[in-house]
Amino acid sequence: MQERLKELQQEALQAVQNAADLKELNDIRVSYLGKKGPITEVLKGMGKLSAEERPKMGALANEVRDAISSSIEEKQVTLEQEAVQQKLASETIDVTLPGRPIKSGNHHPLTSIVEEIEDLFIGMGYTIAEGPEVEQDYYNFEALNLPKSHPARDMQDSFYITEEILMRTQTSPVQARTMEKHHGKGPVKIICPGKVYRRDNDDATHSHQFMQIEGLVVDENIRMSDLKGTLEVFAKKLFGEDREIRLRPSFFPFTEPSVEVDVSCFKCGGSGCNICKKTGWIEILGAGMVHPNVLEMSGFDSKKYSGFAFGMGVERIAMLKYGIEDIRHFYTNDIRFLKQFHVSE
Ligand code: 2NL
Repeated sequence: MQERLKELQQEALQAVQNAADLKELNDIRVSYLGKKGPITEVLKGMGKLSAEERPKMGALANEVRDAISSSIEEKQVTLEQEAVQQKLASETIDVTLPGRPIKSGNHHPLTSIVEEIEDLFIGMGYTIAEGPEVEQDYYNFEALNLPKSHPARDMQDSFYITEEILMRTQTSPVQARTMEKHHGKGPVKIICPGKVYRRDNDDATHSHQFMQIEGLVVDENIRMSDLKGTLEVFAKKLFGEDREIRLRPSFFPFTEPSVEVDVSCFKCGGSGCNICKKTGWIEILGAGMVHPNVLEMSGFDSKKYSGFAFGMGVERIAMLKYGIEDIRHFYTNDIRFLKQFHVSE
């Protein structure tokens, strides 16, 4: 019996040594140490032994079992490590391989222009004010010195929702609301960017919806020269340091006096070309001194306070600056158009 156990140990250890993988090792475990294995079989014959020999044989059987068991455990660790190494070797990746480039989008040209203009005025101490696109007739017209009878209030020109509510036709109602909130106390110094709506037939230069930026300053002793200086800084920052501006008399119901503002042509420098239609000047915005009626209606004492305001169409500015010939390009989202405004940082 002793011989047989030793033999079994030899045999099992050899088999463990030769096991090629974890499955084979497990089969060896089951066949040698399992309930139906040869060791159990040998131990069944213990009954025939003398009382003296029995414990010795029992101890030897346990020794053999432990030896096989620990060799299996050892082998298992080795095989597991080998498996990990193999997996690592077969799954190595080349971390030096260049990645596929991620395509990044870019700001819409109108967004870029609005942000550029906002930054420029923030630099001069203005804050940004925003308000509703669906507006009351009062703020859109009445508070801006356009009484009910005014021709600009023709139903044909605006998108009315009810008698008293319409899509705003300009961003001025934001300014009227802001002035009201100041309760007659200056200064007010704001820029109002946003979408506005007019009943127009869309073509190369008209759109029923477009972006406007208006500015408003109300304080004591605000003069026309403040307006001119401000717009000169604006024109130079946006169109180039060599630009000059020129004011021509005009009319708006909400300003008095009112002016149209031209910038010297950034293409020909004033000598005359197709962009400035041979005049040397390009119209960029409308402006003026805030009408006393507008100040009073929004709660300001027009004897103590004065102000200037200006308004511009953002599409027009962008079309001039980038040489875009059709306003509809801004809204049709043709990727070939949009990606031309990509600036890599
Ligand atoms: C243009 C001209 C303008 C204003 C807008 C304004 C606002 C208030 C009071 C007085 Cl609350 N004026 N805004 C003034 C002059 C011209 O816009 O051609 N816009 C596209």
